[in-house]
Amino acid sequence: MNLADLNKVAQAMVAPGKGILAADESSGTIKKRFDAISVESTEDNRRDYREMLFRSKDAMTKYISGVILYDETIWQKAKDGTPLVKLIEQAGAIPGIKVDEGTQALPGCPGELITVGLDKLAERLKKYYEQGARFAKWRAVIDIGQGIPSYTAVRTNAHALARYAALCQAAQIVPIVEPEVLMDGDHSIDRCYEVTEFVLKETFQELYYQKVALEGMILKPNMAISGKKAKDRANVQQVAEKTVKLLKECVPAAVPGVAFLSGGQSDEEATAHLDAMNKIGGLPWNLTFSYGRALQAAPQKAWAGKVGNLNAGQQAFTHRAHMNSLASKGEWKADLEKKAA
Ligand code: 5MM
Repeated sequence: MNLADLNKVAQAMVAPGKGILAADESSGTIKKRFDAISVESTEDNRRDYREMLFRSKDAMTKYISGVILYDETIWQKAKDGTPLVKLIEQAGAIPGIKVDEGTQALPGCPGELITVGLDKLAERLKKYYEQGARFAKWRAVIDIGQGIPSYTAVRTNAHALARYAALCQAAQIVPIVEPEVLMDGDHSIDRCYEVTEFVLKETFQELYYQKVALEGMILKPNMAISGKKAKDRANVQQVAEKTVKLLKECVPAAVPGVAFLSGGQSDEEATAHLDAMNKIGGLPWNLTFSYGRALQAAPQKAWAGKVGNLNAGQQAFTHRAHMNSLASKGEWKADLEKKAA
């Protein structure tokens, strides 16, 4: 492992004013997204949609540091035969790859999940590196509910995340470590804080046990936020203050950056929260975005599967990428959304 090179890539992924596009929807998830805009989820449609995003010149060159791809996409070519990975590189962004293989029921823990995909991961990473991937992603899913999460679910997922991260670094690939505490449910922001604190502390303990170099990884956490169905949901300032406090309690300063997931927040909420955190400032890590839905909901709606809407789709994507870029520097204002509408 060459840690200096891993650190260089990690720093570039969270470079000031830039963030990550999570375009790694698995086949089931992209089908759900396409169903919502009445587009059939064929290989060509998935390619055309993602090609539209990667050819959004302003967004990709100014605001996006890297793109997380799904296995199908990393091998795909654009309509003119250019590999999609090349389009990303030509824009000056870094290609990355989702390497987990989804979740399965965790034995002995009703309602809880374990992320799988460690078998043969070392071999797969080698091939992804040859194909151009310089970072990877693995997502653990932790649900909050009656009596959950269990200690077993938190520990086994932390162990798998650390095992993945160690294998990535051995393959000269920067691991994005994503332990997602879901915002489904009616729990309070304090309950989310408590669970996320437990999850992050266990995750960093496992990263230490498995000798993962913190300088060569990126953390992709959820924010401390009320459940979607909670009454009296916490406001923007409360989310920002509690998330910053949570990170300070749990994330070592050696980690180069924190790139949040959006987790089902609205586009503008996700931007406002990131902005408010960066306005607090004085943090040891760069705080940016690694959004899927909060970057893609608008372009998906604008595109709707029609060639004639390519420009509109690219404009919608560029706008969200721009707003989040400003938020990653604490320079976003709600007015900027209205002006664009
Ligand atoms: C883009 O969605 C990713 C893949 O999800 P599936 O494996 O379930 O298809 C997802 O891991 C995503 O990268 C993160 O959850 C962040 O996306 P959001 O939409 O939460 O910002």
